[in-house]
Amino acid sequence: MTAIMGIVNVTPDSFSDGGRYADADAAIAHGHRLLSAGADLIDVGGESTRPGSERVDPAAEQQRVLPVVAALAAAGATVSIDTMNAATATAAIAAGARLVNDVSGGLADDDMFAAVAETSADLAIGHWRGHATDMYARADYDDVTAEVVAELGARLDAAEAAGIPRERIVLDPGIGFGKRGEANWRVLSQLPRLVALGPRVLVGTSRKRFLLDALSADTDATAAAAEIDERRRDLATAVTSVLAAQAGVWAVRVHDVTATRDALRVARAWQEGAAL
Ligand code: PMM
Repeated sequence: MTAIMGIVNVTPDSFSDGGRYADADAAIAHGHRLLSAGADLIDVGGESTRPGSERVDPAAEQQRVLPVVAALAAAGATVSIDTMNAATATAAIAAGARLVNDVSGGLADDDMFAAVAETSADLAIGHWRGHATDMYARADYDDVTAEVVAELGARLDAAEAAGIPRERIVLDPGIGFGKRGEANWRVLSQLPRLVALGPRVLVGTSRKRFLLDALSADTDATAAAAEIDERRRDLATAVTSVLAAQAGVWAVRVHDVTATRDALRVARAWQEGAAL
């Protein structure tokens, strides 16, 4: 069955604006809630990658994420570290992370592949064309799926050349990263082309802005953004999770683990002709 990666963003805008320990405690408690809801792994991140976000200093990033990674790993969870910084990846692996989730696919930090190669951790490589401050500057495509597959294939080759075996590599089409609304739907509709490359595939659609295209087809787009609440975005995410599972992905990265777990179970019962 498709794995569920639950999201724990330890960023000031995601959790209470209290002190560092309050943030860590809230994040750890959230991670435990996601595990109880059925998450197979927990993705801990300390740098927001939303369009327009500024970079976070690696030392500040590590202060945010390391206590959370350590606590969840010590409790037996499979922890993933969402970072573009090699130093943060190394420190998080030492704290117990088993997967490095680099949305930049090693492009933001030249040391990333070598840092992961030295360890036994897995590496998720995202399709990426630039930082959040200017991610739409290079968002023009002739054939977005072909370009995503080719560019990820090149990063896969580079990661293997740096000493990370293919079995430890996961590919992610980078939904919302340097792709405007429609381009995301096109890539998703052609996911089997990415799955066909061979390595495991991870997809993150959760609560992303492009979902509004589908949810607001008959409403003014800017008005819709305010109207379409989290509950509706989570339902849309659960549907995309089922469709991604049917396209053969290894895992989906989501905020609302319960909704996606329920949707995957219902889809499986339909496919098997029995509620297993
Ligand atoms: N999206 C975000 C952050 N990290 N990691 C992977 N592998 N794939 C994604 O699509 C992805 C990611 C941005 O979403 P958030 O701000 O809601 O966490």
